[in-house]
Amino acid sequence: MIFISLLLTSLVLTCAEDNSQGYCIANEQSCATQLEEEEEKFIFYDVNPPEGFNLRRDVYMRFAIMMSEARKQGRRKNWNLVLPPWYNLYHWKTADVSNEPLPWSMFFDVESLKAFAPVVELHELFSKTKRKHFQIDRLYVLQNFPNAFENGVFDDKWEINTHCDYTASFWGYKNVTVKEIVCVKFQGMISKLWEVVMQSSHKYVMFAHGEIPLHDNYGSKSFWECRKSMKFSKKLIETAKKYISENLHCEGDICSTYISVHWRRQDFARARKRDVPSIKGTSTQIDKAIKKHNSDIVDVFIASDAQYSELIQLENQLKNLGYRVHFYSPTENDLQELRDGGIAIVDQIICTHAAYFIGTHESTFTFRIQEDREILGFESSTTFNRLCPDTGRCEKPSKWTIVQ
Ligand SMILES: Nc1nc2c(ncn2[C@@H]2O[C@H](COP(=O)(O)OP(=O)(O)O)[C@@H](O)[C@H]2O)c(=O)[nH]1
Ligand SMILES: [Mg+2]
Repeated sequence: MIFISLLLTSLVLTCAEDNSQGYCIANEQSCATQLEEEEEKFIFYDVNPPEGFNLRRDVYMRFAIMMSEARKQGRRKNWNLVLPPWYNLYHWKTADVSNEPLPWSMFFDVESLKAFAPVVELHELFSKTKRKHFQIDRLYVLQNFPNAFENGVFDDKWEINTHCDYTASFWGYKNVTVKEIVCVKFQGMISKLWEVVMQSSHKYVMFAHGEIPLHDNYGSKSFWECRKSMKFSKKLIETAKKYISENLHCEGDICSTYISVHWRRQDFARARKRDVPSIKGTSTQIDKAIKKHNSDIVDVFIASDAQYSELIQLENQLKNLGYRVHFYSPTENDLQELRDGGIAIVDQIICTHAAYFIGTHESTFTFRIQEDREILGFESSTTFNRLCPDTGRCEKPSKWTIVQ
């Protein structure tokens, strides 16, 4: 573990040096023109290590929209976004599939991502530069301001900080290093990050804690355009569609033959007891929802991170109520090929196509399913449903409906 603390003096020197190397005010036209004529440049980012796959997908969207919006305005045309490899994710527990950094093409249709924003996989950059050792010029470690509502208001702002603790790690690549680390307190919209980027004329700039900047406009038209471009890889779509066809008897995109449930357990069952039901409460709620939506449905698909013993209990209870219960159980071969990340996506795709979906409150895994259902054109009432706790308040889920 490398802990880096930076001294104010070195930062002052760095900034002074940058001023002489082409520092300019980000919004000035002369500045934009001057820089855009330059060589290609790259923004790297990373996310707080414990964050899961589906929050990371949202962080990607913030950066991708930032790149795409700048280009739409005819600016920053020489800047590209490097897709951070998927590495060492906290929830990916299958021990025997090797823990190597995975490219985005394992999970997504990268050509579709590229049609929305100027993105490149890290391995593409390695082969472009033909270097054995890759050095990032400057890494900004983003931090929250200690008090987000100073003087009672939430302002968009950033400020260089004197120090921060940061464990330098580059997706397991030992041949990636960084020349200089700068700590930055940041809050507000991601487009403001351009001001930080334009602090220097470096070619390779990275942000750690990319989850700190927020969407400029959550749920906007650009948001949905970006979201639509996040198509899954062909392999994952084919695997899910084959499962649906063979087990749930549906060939199209909008199925009427089954309902799906995202039953988030693990940390949610431990730490969010007030938001999630017991096993018994889960089966009762599923039964009620089916009777209300379409009592002819007998097939229930469950996506879950629950332990095997919990799944069996839920399955038995639903069977006793007369339902056929389905789980996607990958073979050893599937697991080797798709990895934990791909298996979770297959679960998501199967949930997406169901006649009716019930999710888990405040799970980003659930949110991503709801978005895909919006994109496919499901009636919102079949999508924005949640499992409630056995007792107490059950807040209605927020409806993030599509904007065309
Ligand atoms: N296969 C599978 N994995 C799941 C399911 N629910 C959660 N997980 C795993 O747990 C992780 C949860 O983290 P995240 O994606 O951040 O979603 P959130 O924590 O529910 O907001 C997922 O990325 C999956 O790896 C599920 O229904 N099926
Ligand atoms: Mg999470």
